[in-house]
Amino acid sequence: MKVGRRQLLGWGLAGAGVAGATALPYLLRRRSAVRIPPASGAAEVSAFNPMALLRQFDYGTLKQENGTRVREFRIEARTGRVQLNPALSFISWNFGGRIPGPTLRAQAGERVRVLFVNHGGHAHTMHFHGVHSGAMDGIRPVRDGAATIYEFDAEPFGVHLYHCHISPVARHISKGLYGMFIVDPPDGRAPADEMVLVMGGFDLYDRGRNDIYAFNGIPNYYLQHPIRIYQDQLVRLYLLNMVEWQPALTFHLHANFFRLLRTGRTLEATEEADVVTMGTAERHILEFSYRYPGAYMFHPHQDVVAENGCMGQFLVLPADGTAPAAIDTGHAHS
Ligand SMILES: [Cu+2]
Repeated sequence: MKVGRRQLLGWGLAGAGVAGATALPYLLRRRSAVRIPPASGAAEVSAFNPMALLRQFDYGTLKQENGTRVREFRIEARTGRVQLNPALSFISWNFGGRIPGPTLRAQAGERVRVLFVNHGGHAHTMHFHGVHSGAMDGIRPVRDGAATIYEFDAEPFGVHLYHCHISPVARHISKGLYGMFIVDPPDGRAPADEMVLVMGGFDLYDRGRNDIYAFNGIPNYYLQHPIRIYQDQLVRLYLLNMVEWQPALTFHLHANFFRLLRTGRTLEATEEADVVTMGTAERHILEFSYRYPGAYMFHPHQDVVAENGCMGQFLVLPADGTAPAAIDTGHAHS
């Protein structure tokens, strides 16, 4: 679909896409019981802060159109320098100035409308996983400076993704053009400390292989700035593997077992594990809580991948609120 200038001015540029601005009432109600520690003073090492985007959901702008709930999002493709670590700067192609792109979130039964504006300097697209018509499949190039609208029903409920589908797709993805798309079930899920982790790889020298990896864009970020959670608090982790050039990775959680909801397509867990194998673009919900305070690593069990940036840790704070001073986080700076 071609988008006229008037149409863009009409609604797309009116400020859609503010994270959490129109959270579903049922989510607000249920989250009031969830305990989330204040974020640690994580230093900015890049254009975006992985600690902030960890728990950030973009609910877009909700509208009623002829009795249908329509959720409008505005996503811009850009080019931007990302400081992967103090020594390594990378020219990314990204959605919304961050890697991964915004975590788009809708409820089953709603209509989703995405205004995609390409200022990325190359032709890009947004290809969504989920059920929709061929016309909305996001494989037709949107040239630099142009825009388009993708519109489809939010179905089925579960954890999905979007990514650029311009060939060579592996290159466009590894430059940073991917993000998560969550469709909540009609009645939502139990209250939890919800967070998003996306595993990605960077091909620094255009050799068709990954040189460095990361959870949520910045290598080793959550190793150096552990994710604080509370003891006994249910954590719901939305997890996506976007690593190209490797057929599969695993995800391993230390000193615990998680309940697995494959592709988020069930309301209850179907199995328990401490390692799950994920092909590229595969995603799941993992639910768990930690019984004991302490620092616990998470990483792919392809240890070369883990040791090259795809490594993080949870810092589990005592439920009674006592200070975690005695907890040794090993690698942590904070
Ligand atoms: Cu692209």
